[in-house]
Amino acid sequence: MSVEVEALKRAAARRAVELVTDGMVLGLGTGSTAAQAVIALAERVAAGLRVIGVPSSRATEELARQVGMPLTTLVDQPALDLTIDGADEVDPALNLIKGAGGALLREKVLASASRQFAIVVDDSKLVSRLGQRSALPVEVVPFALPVVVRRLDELGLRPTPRRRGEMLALTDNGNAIVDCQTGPLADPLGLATRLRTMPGVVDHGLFLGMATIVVVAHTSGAVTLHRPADPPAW
Ligand code: A5P
Repeated sequence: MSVEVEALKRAAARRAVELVTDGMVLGLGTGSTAAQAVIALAERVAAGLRVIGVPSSRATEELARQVGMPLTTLVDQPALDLTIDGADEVDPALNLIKGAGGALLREKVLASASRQFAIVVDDSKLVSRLGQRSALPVEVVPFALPVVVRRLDELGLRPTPRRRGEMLALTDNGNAIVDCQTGPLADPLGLATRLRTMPGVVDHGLFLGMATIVVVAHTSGAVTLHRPADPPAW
């Protein structure tokens, strides 16, 4: 990753962390941009902010422990104030593709449990239509993998089970991920419904109507905030 993209991710993450106020229960996303938010949060905690967070992956949990971000679980805190997370694509309706890091299921659970869901991205993630630049990940129970791959193929989604070396890459939930090359999607909601009703599919990386705020760091140096009520024009 270039130094410039890294700086943009940091800028977006730091701006989102300014939304955090004392006493909040947070969801902590996964990925390189969400990691910058965890680091920025830990700095504010060191300076006296009292917050606690539920991590969306083992990787985020480990990072949070390293930097001193206080953690909790959904058992103790099933209702969250704000989740901060990255995304692979954001469209002008603030719909998302997520899951390149394989944490989509826990990320979606945290987002659904949160009053606010803030997405932090650099401007390379902005697309006019979802599916334009990223694969769409689908989390699948391993037993069902051959059946689901066949069905995804029949739908023209060009599915590829994700691998780590020779082995299937498994999520923190012990499931497989199938990356689909959808191309630009005319009807993301229709596809989301088809995927959700396919036996063996646990979840997918389409996050539709979930983001309440999107923070974008631009190569121009500007950082812009976008809300669904005031849709952006990219
Ligand atoms: C993790 O499963 C993903 O949803 C990430 O949030 C997404 O892939 C963005 O990651 P980066 O910030 O590393 O690009």
